Amino acid sequence: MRLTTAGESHGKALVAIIEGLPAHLQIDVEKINAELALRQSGFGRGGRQKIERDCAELLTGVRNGETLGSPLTLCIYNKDYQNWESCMSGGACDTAAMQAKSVTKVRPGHADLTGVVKFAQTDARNILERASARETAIRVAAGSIFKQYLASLGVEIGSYVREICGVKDGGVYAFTEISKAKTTQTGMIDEQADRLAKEKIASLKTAGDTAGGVVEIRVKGLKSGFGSMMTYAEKLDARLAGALMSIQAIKGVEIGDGFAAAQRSGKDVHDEIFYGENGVYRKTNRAGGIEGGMSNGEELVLRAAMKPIPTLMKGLQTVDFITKEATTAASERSDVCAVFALSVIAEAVVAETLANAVQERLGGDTLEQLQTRYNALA
Ligand code: EPS
Repeated sequence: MRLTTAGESHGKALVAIIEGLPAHLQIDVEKINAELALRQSGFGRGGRQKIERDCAELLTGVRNGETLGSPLTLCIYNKDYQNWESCMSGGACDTAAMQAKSVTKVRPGHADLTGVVKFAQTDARNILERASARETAIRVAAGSIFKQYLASLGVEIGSYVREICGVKDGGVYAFTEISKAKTTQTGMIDEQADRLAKEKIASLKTAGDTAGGVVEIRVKGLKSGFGSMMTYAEKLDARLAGALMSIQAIKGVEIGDGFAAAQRSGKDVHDEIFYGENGVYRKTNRAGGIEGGMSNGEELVLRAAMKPIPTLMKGLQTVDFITKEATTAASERSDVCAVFALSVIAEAVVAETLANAVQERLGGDTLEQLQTRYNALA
């Protein structure tokens, strides 16, 4: 399967095309919209989320609520476009409006500077509009379809926030407990951590500063053998890490115990194997459900680290790339913290990667063929 997204942050719409879905998958648009609403929420989001009410429209590939097997197109219209049409239209724009919205005081940590040099632009808006995390809205919509595909096989995905700007939720949670994270505004489960994280975000907002953090994504019900050690391109851990790193602002990914495993010796890291009445099993899951680039039947445990948002209301030192004068970075309306949103986005890209790995291995023109092949696996 293949997912392509398109769209600028303040352009008319965001669009996604998914190729290769099997026929007869029931698509629940309410589920897509519920994920979109979650992505828009969270403590520390900015003014843009008061304007948008993200809603997905299915343009192609579905009839009477069911996939046809043809390319499926999703669309989310940007409500804010009506305020930006004069300078974001694909046709002729208003010169004064374009100048008023032009960005030359490039933001450290953003795509602005490298982008204007690479694409020979005189306005960083031509870069930031696509670099913007607004694009994640359509990836979440597409991810919801991949989640529905996986759910039809009994595979579920959840996540929670473990850290926001140094405030940690150090709890150890069973899969059934992590859905609570979507009812707190930080995405943390522990009540004290949730409160401290809110205080931290509020104080950063007052200081004109921003926060990053860490989310943990868990996958339950994926059978063993997805991904392969035969070629590096097929390794499931490499593909998941690549997918998570492709989310705006992600700077680190861990699988299982990740970096902590490197600090311990082998006897305290590897998951010993036992045999019981239900066959082989492990008592621990430090590998995070992946060995040799293949799912091993245990829960997948993945973590992604997000850097603080690079648009600070109290702009950092920079240079105006046109005048070359020292100045402070542009400070557009933005979020203080979007780590809660990251948890929703990360689930979506993990779903996309896993659905692809499943479809590649098992194929199937129809959902029924796919389900039969999946159920036949040990
Ligand atoms: C973003 C800047 C802000 C964020 C945006 C990402 O947008 P605006 O400039 O319109 O206030 O709100 O995120 C979203 C719009 C979203 O839906 O997540 C950026 O520069 O990356």
